[in-house]
Amino acid sequence: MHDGSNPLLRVVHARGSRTALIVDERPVSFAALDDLSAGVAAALVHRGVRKGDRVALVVRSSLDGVACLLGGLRVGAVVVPVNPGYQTAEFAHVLADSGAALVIVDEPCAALDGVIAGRAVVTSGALVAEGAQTLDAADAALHADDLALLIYTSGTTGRSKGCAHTVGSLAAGLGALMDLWAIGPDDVVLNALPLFHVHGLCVCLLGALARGACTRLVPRFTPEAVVDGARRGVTVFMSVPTMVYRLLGVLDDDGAAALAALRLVTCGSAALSAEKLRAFHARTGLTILERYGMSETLITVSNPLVGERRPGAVGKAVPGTLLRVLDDELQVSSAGTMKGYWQRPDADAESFVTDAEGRRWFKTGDVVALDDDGAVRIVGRASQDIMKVGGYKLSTREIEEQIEGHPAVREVAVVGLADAEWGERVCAVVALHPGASLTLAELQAHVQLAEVKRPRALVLVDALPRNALGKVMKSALKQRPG
Ligand code: MLC
Ligand code: AMP
Repeated sequence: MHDGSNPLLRVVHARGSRTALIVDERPVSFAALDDLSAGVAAALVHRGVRKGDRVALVVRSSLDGVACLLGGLRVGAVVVPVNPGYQTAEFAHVLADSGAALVIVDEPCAALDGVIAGRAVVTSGALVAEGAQTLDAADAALHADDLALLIYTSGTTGRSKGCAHTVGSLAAGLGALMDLWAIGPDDVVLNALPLFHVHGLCVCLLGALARGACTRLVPRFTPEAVVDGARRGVTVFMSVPTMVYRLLGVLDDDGAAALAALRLVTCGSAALSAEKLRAFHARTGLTILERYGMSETLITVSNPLVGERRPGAVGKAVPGTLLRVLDDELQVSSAGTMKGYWQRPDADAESFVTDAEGRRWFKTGDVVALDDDGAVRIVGRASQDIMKVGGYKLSTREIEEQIEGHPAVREVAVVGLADAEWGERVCAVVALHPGASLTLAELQAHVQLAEVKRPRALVLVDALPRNALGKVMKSALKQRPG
């Protein structure tokens, strides 16, 4: 691959004086980011990290966190972003599965204490400080096929799987999308998304950096931060539906006028209500551009930058992506698709099919309908064992396994109930042992998982409805959980 460096970092390496990042109102130039990440790269090498080693990155949005991400990519480490809000069991799985030898954290974290045995832990700040002492060139020679990121995503089983993205899959997938949306050096992109999933980390951060756009990094989404960003020159806001709904809930006329100055608001990771899209347009004059993607494939379907953005539809294939629909399920074939699931040939065999021409297709599990002109509408998911809350993908199985461990519980099914703000809400339908009792508060205290996975509703039943084969009928429960 050309000069052997990561193509996504070429603009950073060009060391321009323009602003690459704004964090806490502090501008950081591309040259400064290049220095910071070169320092981290040198510090990583000094700590024994070699190309192909997995490095877990457990950080919230911060300059040090971004420097560590880029430093890791520079040395050819396989960066494993992890939600800092995870609890011990979730950390244990990702660290063991990825085999990460080094864990980078913002600050010491109690939930990690029990699972870091045998692993080195360093704070992002310490790594940046170590790097400032060295600055030797430490970049690895990279090839398109080299792994760059392992992004863990929930599946129908309780255990999440690592989507292994390569230097090439990221460059191809993000490049096509940034071209489609015309992201360039004149843009200031507001990033209020978490930096441990594809949306915030890849699309919004790496995509914008690669195009020389400036990123305004917001540590935590609030409607006020978005309006404030718009007043301070933001041109593009990438959102999940819950953010749009919250914005709409509090937007006054001044705020709406500020947002009207944006050139582009995109939305994805979960279905955006067509009614709210229209409401947002009525308030701001902006038609949100909805797009669709997955951790496995990056963003494959998008409404257009120029032309009709159709409410309720996610648009057409991003250039370079092929789409087909088999048995109502969307399949995609694209250079932006991951190499495979990390050390899971069984999951690869289930998820990929190769056609007669040798083309590899990824089975998304999303049920779709096509408009007459081919625009895609996401109708639902093939499996009831996956849900989306605020754009986070959850495995109902993972939550059920925890609830099954409660002594009062005889059987449980977790279902996603429709929720106007979050898209879906975690609901536990539980049959208790004779004479036992359970409250929602007790159940919430028992579930030791990230906050977003804790049940928000508890429905007690005598027995779960099952079909003739003994399988719990989750669709029936979703209609009427009681
Ligand atoms: C969670 N909470 C709920 C709830 N679910 N409260 C009420 N009802 C529910 N159903 C509460 C928790 O109790 C907790 O409260 C808080 O929400 C924790 O969640 P959070 O997500 O941190 O909340 P918040 O700070 O309010 O942020 C909302 C949000 C955030 C929408 C900004 O959820 C977010 O950033 N979502 C984006 C996820 C994402 O990036 N997905 C992309 C995946 S990639 P407390 O007490 O902690 O406040 C992908 C591919 C693609 O999907 O196509 O992009
Ligand atoms: P994740 O594994 O977190 O990357 O989530 C990917 C899933 O999010 C997809 O398989 C879809 O189910 C869902 N998704 C992403 N974008 C959209 C969208 N615009 N509309 C509906 N669902 C979406």
